[in-house]
Amino acid sequence: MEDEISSFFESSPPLKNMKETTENLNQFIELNSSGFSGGRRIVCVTSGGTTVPLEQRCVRYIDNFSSGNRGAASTENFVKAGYAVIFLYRRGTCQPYCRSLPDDPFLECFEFTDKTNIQVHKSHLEAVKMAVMDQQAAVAEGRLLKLPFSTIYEYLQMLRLIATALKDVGPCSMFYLAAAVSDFYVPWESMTEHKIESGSGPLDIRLAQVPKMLSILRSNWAQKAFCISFKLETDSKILIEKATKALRKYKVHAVVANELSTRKEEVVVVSSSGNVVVRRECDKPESIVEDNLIRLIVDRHSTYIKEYHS
Ligand code: PAZ
Repeated sequence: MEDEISSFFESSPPLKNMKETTENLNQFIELNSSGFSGGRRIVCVTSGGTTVPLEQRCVRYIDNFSSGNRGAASTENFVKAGYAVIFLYRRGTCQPYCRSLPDDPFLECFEFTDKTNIQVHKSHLEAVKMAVMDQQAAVAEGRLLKLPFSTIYEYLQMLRLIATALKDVGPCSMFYLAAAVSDFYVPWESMTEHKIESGSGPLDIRLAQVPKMLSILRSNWAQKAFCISFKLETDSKILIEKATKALRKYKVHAVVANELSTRKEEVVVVSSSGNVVVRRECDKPESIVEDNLIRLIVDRHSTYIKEYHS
């Protein structure tokens, strides 16, 4: 397994802005773990789906479903709970504090009063005000660092970078892995450079299995961090069994199990202390499942930190 992981990274195209990302990351961690900020807990929230390019100069790719809603809503709740959040997200997916804005905020929220002045439409004023204020406050207080990815190569290299940078934060760090990560990919060296030509019949592509990075995250990159992974299934009959297997196999602290069609209504937190169903409060229209989920995860993290130090 370790050989597979090393060869995955060795053959990956290098990250474009590695130096700048590393600097921003180290600054963010230093600020939040120092006495100056009171030593905040730091969580890395991953969000959105990874792509698998089919060509090195990529025109076509395979995608993994995720709107990024879970990651964005969870990030807001972690910030509210006092955490600093490294938001590792797929470009173009849902962003923290933007969930109540329309899909195309620029075109739908704004209007011209005359040819030179633009203003927020009355109907969206409150939502835009809240989004701007909350996002600016989180960034200004140094509680939110956003790092984008698109491909499986970028995602895994950035996850490793973050885990390495968080090593010294130990049990006060957390990984909350809500991103939908590709299980199969085309190895870079066996990928064609230019756009695959059409017109010569069906296309045969052989996909290799993406090495299971969760094991190495737990056993090597971030041994002391609290680690929550997610399991998505479309068949509810196998969901809990699969989540329980993942809990044992990867030795994470909990697996959040969710079914595609009901993921916004309920999730099941599977852990060694039993399974807990977490629901949205149906009688409150504003309520989202992440309000109760993050409360539970934060509680579990507090217990983990206490037990770690005793
Ligand atoms: O991003 P979203 O809100 O549309 O969906 C969230 C989710 C279903 C992608 C997430 O809760 C999840 O289960 N992520 C892990 C997916 C997987 O098993 O690979």
